[in-house]
Amino acid sequence: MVLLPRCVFNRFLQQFNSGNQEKATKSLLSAGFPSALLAGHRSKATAVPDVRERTLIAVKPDGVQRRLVGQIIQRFERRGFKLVGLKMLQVSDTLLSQHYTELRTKPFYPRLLQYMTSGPVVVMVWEGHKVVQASRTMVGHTNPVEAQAGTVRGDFSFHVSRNVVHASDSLEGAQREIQLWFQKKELLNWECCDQTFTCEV
Ligand code: IDP
Ligand code: MG
Repeated sequence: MVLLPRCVFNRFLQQFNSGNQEKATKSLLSAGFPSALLAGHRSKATAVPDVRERTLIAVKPDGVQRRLVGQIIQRFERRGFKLVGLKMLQVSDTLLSQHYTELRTKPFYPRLLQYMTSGPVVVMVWEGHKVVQASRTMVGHTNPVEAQAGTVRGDFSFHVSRNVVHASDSLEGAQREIQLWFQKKELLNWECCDQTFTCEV
């Protein structure tokens, strides 16, 4: 049995609950808690799928104009992902140029900015296990001509310049884009009642 002073345990709980697991672990180790026990805890924890992964999905101006917002949201809900942020906005050139920073040198870039600022977009953050990869598959190939039927782009569009929806393409990209489009307070941490039925947690 490992006995810990109450103040160390309280500090651990405080740090752990505020999401700072690394700091919490360090404070346990510095108080003499056996690292083998912590390693055991970690290996168990990594076996559990990460259901907190997040991605940015946006219905572009053509999707909003064509009244596709509801159908696109429905696809993510039906799949079992959790909506943690949602808003409609008229995007500024500044935000878009940060969002599409990698495409600045492309010949289609000026027209892309024009299209993306031509009307409101609906931007969302969805959460769930491997949501970045799964949503790229759900959205389909950048060029709708090559997008599979059953994907958003494959079902609702036929030209690369009007492909209805945006989805982050990597975990790092998702984190960068979420910070760009949303303030922290606009994202909600909430418990979904069907969580244990959609994923082993
Ligand atoms: P993605 O949206 O599938 O991640 P990206 O290569 O990141 O694809 O391109 C961003 C967006 O730029 C596309 O979704 C599309 O709206 C636009 N785009 C990409 N390639 C072309 C093109 O060749 N012509 C016109 N627009 C393009
Ligand atoms: Mg992209």
